Amino acid sequence: MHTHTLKEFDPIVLGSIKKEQQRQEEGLEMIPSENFVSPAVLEALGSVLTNKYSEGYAGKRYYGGCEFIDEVETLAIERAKLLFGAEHVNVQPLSGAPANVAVYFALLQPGDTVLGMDLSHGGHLTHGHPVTYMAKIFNFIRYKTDKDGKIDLDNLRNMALEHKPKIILVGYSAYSREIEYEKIKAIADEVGAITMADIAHIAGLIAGGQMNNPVPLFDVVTTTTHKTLRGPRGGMIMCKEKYASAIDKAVFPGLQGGPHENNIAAKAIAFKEALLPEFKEYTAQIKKNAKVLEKKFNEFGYKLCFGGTDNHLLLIDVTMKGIGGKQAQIALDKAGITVNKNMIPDDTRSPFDPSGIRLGTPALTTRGMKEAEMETIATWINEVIMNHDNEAKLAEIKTQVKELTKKFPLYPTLV
Ligand code: DSN
Repeated sequence: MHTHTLKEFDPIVLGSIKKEQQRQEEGLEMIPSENFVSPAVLEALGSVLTNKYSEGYAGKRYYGGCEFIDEVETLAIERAKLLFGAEHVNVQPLSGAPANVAVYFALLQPGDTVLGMDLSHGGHLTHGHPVTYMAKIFNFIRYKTDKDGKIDLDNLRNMALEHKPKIILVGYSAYSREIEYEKIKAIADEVGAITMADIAHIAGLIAGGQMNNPVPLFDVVTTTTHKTLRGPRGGMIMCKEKYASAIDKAVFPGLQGGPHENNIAAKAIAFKEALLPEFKEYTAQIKKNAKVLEKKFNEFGYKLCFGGTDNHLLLIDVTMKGIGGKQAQIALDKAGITVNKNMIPDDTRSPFDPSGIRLGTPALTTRGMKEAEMETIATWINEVIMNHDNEAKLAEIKTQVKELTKKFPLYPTLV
């Protein structure tokens, strides 16, 4: 029997894990799609459930020995239904991109049209960007936001009337505003389209009651479980009963093999956490913290895309400070602040060096940081951008960042 521990057997991998843990502890994680899971979620991820094959669904598996796996998967489904008010839930998608692909294959024929948001206006690669294989199979038409940064509903309706999409898709990865699901649904009903929302970024805010919930209204809703929802890295599809069989068949056997049941157990735990009253407070604080950043960056004279934020993230045009998104990301990294460079609407620069940075508050809020810390952090970010070629200044801010993070420890020793 192989009984070695990581420490005994592979100090090299252990060393990398330790360094990454230290990076997370000592830095300010502001990539809006990242978060820190609880020790309970980490325990489930590292559990013996990883050993088990369980193709199929609870009560209808292709392998023996699935009685406890069925318990775990059923629990995850029931908790997700409760959390979002869903009729049907599939917790097997390995992540957000495979969840979206499964929905397309479940509900579309090759050549069918999907109306989704343009990537530079906050959409997602899997919403039909030409570099994806889905764009070779289905016909994606892209809508945009208007000059005020709102979803241009009149234009969306005109495009829907013109292109007769089979699916109208909302839900975004860099869009910072609320979504008016009723209005989108009315347009979809007018043209006979299926409504789909990808709530990966805002699922936690919805679960915590801080943003509109499309699940009771829309036909299909996809999400990841690792962003604001603060669970393990994974995906999930919620849908009306009418689409349940097609969705389940598309996930398995259509696209995936054995589900990752250690991960599904971790999802069940994260959903239990999200059902607690504390999660409401947590998600309310995410939004309050983002509002402080909005105020500070306005004061510092930055252009906030979409005019500001209603959720956990900000997309900031940094070019008026004489710097691009790539340079800003690199300088912030040197100061211990992690963000990502990001395209802004109709960006004229390249995706590798776009005009913007995208940043958010979910991970810092998990650490317990509040309005006062956000004021300080916004000031540091501005200082980094204004002094991006001053290595001494960046090192000085990094020292201050480290001091702050010590007051908000993340994990008891795990590795
Ligand atoms: N990579 C995710 C994000 O950062 O928003 C989306 O897939």
